[in-house]
Amino acid sequence: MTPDRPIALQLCPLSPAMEAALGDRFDVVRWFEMQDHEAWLEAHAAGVRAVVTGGHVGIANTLMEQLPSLGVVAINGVGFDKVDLDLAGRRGVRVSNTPDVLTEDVADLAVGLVIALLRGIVAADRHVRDQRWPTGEMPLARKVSGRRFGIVGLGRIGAAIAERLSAFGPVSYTGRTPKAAAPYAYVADLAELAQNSDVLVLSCAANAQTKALIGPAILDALGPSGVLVNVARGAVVDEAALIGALAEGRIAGAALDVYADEPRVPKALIGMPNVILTPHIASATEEGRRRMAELVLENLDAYFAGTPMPTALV
Ligand code: 8YV
Repeated sequence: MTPDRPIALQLCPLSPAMEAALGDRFDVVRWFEMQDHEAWLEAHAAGVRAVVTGGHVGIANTLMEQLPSLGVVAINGVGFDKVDLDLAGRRGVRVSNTPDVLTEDVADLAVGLVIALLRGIVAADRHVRDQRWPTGEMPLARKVSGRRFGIVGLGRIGAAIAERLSAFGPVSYTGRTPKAAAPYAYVADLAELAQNSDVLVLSCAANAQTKALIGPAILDALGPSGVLVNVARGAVVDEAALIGALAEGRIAGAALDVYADEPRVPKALIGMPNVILTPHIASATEEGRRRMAELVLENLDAYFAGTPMPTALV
């Protein structure tokens, strides 16, 4: 460590450009590659002024509590479910995230998953690569246009998904409160929304109110011809209930970008033909990740310059 240079703890891999930019500003310590965390903390904890982390990783309360000089946690992501904002506030730690700059990418992926799932695009690709086309047609898929779409959580991302899906069919949504400006039907009751949707898309924040929100009753309301698409957080779904519903044909299929225990994906899901699985890539475009990195750096620079952080949560 260089004396007097602030230390930034990096809790997950970041793009090479972002890592280089962080290296210009800090002594960057790659926490996720370190073997002996406790020994390192004993020697260096007092020098850590910043933490840079992903939305899917956040920071454990125990780590935050072990960093007496920590001033800022910059999340490279919009989700802050893995950062205890109350604890940060109590400790005087500022927290920032990267809203807006990833909205389009997440919404685009959600639409891609809807179409891929209903039209069987992944299986169709395999059909050709496995050279099965000359000897057999694919089974018929299901139509996308005209489907009824239900959105769970009409925040920035949910609204962008709704806007895109409304080109295909009627959109309804649920959430804590109706959005006055939204041109879609508000359905207060999630089970009722599921019952009246062919495609249920999850785009809500993960928090105490949404934990395991999608359980057996909601899946049964969605029904044997309904499908679930999750670009929110794995925690919003009762994964065991989802696996049961898929296995028993109580829902028709699911497309998942997020899981309860990433990067581990339940074996049962991997074996299922009626699911599409992507590895939390909704924001993973070159353009989106570049803007996210810029916003992380803008927040860090503002914090250290003592000027207003552009997207501070606390
Ligand atoms: C990222 C995310 O995969 O924005 C979020 O909350 O989960 C994703 O955009 C992740 O945060 C990248 O670090």
